[in-house]
Parts: sequence; C-alpha cells; structure tokens
Amino acid sequence: MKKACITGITGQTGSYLAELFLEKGYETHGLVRRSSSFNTGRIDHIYNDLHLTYGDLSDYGSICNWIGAVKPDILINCGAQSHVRVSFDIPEYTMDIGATGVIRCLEALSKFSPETHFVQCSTSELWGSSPPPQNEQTPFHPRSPYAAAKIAGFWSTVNYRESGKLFAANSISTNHESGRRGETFVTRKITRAATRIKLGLQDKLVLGNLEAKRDWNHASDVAGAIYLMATAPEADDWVVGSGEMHSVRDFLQLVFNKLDLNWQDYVEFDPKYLRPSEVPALCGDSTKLRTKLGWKPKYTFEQLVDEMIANDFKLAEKEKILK
Ligand code: NAP
Ligand code: F7E
Repeated sequence: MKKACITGITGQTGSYLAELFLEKGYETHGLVRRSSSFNTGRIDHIYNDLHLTYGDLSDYGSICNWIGAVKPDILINCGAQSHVRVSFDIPEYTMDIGATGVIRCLEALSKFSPETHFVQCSTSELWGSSPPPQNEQTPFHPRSPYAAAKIAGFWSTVNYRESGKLFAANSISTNHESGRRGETFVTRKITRAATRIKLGLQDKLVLGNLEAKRDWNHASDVAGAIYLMATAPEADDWVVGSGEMHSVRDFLQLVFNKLDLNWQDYVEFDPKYLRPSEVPALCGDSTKLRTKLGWKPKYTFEQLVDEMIANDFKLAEKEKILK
C-alpha cells in the first residue's frame, strides 16, 4: 500500500488532500501540532481512517521521527503560518515555519527517505507587485514577511531538486477557498458575515482594502493539482490558478446580492485590516499544468461562491436555533 504524509493536515488544503489520498488508496499520515483545544474539526469525518502523529514544523526531531518511521511515497508540506496580515505582526515565527520548516522537511527526507516525492505549498504571493497574469516565468517580488518566508521555501525546494538530492516540486498556487476556509480570510469573513446578517445574528461587517484583486479557486481543485504534481514523471514548479480575477469589492457585491442584501448598508472600513504593503492583483496562468499534467478545475468561481454561502447559511441557521 502506498503511503502519503501531509503536514498541515488540520488546515483547509491539508484536509482535502487527506480525503483525496484516502480515495486513491494511500495509507494517509498527518502531522498535527499540539493545541490547547481541538484542532481536528476539518478532518473529524475521516479521523479514524488517518494515521496522525503529534509534531511541529519548528521541531526537526519530530519531523525526522515521523518521516523515518513512515518512509512515505509522497510528502506534501501544507503546514505554515498562512495569514499574510498576521505575518507582519509575527515575522520571525512566520519565517521559522514557512522557510526553515521547509528545510527541516527536505533534510529529514534526504536522511531518512530520499525516494519520497516532495511537494512544497508555495504561493502566488511570491509574485507580489509583479503585474498579472503571472506564470512560472514571472519575476518574484514578495511584499510581506509571509511571502519572504515562502520564497526561501520555494528556492530551497528548487535547490534540493537541482542538486539531485530529491524529487522536490513547488505548487505556486493562487488563493483557494471553500466552506473550510479559515474565518479570518476575506472570502470566508464575507460569506460568514453576510449569512449571519441575513438571519439577524450580526449587523455590520468591517473590512480593509476592497480594491485588491485575487484569483479565487476551490481548495479541492488545488488539492487535485498537488496530487498531479506529486505523481508526475518529473519534479518541477507549477502554477495553479483559474486565470480569472475578481476584486474584493466584486466578491462582496456578489455574495450580498445573492442574499438580497445591499452591502453598502452593512460594510464599514477599518485601517487595521490594511497591510503595510499590499499585493494589488494576482491571476495565475496555469497553462503548463493544464497542458503537461491535464489539470482542469471542477469548480467555477460562481459555484465556489454558492457553496461557501450555502455552508455558512447552514451554520448561521444552527446558531440561530441554539440562540
Ligand atoms: P491553513 O488553513 O492556514 O492551514 C495551515 C496548516 O498548517 C494548519 O494545519 C496548521 O495547524 C498548520 N501549522 C501551522 N503552524 C504549524 C507548525 N508550526 N507546525 C506544524 N503545522 C503547523 O492554510 P491552507 O489554506 O490550508 O494552505 C495550505 C498551505 O498552502 C499553506 O502552506 C499556505 O501557506 C499555502 N497556500 C495557501 C493558499 C490559500 O489561498 N489557501 C494559497 C497559496 C499557498 P492548525 O490547524 O493547528 O492551525
Ligand atoms: O486577503 C483584502 C486583503 O487574507 C485577500 C492566504 O491563503 O492567499 C491568501 O492570502 C485580500 C487582501 O488572503 C480584509 O488586503 C480586505 O488584498 O483573504 P486574504 P491573501 O492575503 O490573498 C495567498 C495566495 C496565500 O498564500 C495566503 O496563505 O483581501 N482584505 N479586507 C482583507 N483581508 C482579510 N483577511 N481581512 C479583511 O478584513
């Protein structure tokens, strides 16, 4: 039986990858960091099918023990402090997990499981201020401690590949969302607030920059792309994106319209949600991934939005009943 290891398995993308590897018949392992409260909500429905181990990307020993014991066919590194705004407040921690954490994985693999196929979850944030559309040739210009950490993780992955040590690939992915998205990222913050407003549980929504543009995908489509990269004949760097771009304002308007609400009646601005340096526009050109590995997303932007609204509407209804 083939084995897959996932760091960040309790996160949004990690949970979809876990489902996918189980579906493909892999013995699926996850690294879970210790938390003072339950952090397995996104994988509770498959909890008994998974092999979970406590560990932390800041703790090289725990990664070596895990990799050495499992010797997986595939390791996907999804773990990270992934919030861009928060990275300005905790830059050193963000760098430790997002950059050195990658090196810890690469080193552990080189020593204990050099045949493993490794995929690093890199990001469209690497492009920063380079204008869209962006592809594998677009110059990087990171605009946050998060992106600076991820760029070190990206190049470390390339370096282990080019020095012949490992099968090491990068997924350069644009934003991905779902009903499992963390509540402090803008899409989920909007769908959660709009559905709660609709049911009278909330009366306003406070946001920052509405002009930023993003290429929003469904996280399960990105998990599918990462699987293709891990099982490809050769390791490489791959852009994942729908090629469609919308502003935060567009997203806001679409969600409120679908709920027959006028967003201007509820939305307020607070500068605390602005970033010291913003990434204005991201739009991933995934031609290489589509033509070489046959990736095709299942979700349209509109379907993603509908699913997020339906999910948060159900949660708001439950909350209302409990109240
Ligand atoms: P997420 O929901 O924030 O999940 C991050 C995961 O990393 C969680 O499981 C978290 O554990 C874990 N983690 C955080 N610090 C850790 C540590 N010190 N040791 C071990 N695990 C740790 O992020 P996501 O949306 O699934 O994204 C997955 C990966 O793709 C991340 O690396 C992110 O930077 C990258 N990425 C995301 C996007 C996007 O739009 N979602 C786009 C491009 C790249 P807890 O559950 O305990 O917090
Ligand atoms: O912000 C603006 C904000 O935090 C999107 C991560 O998964 O994708 C994600 O990073 C935009 C930004 O995602 C609020 O200024 C306005 O321009 O949802 P976000 P992000 O920063 O694009 C990349 C690809 C990753 O790799 C990251 O891990 O929305 N915005 N008002 C706001 N953003 C937030 N969070 N909250 C607001 O109130």
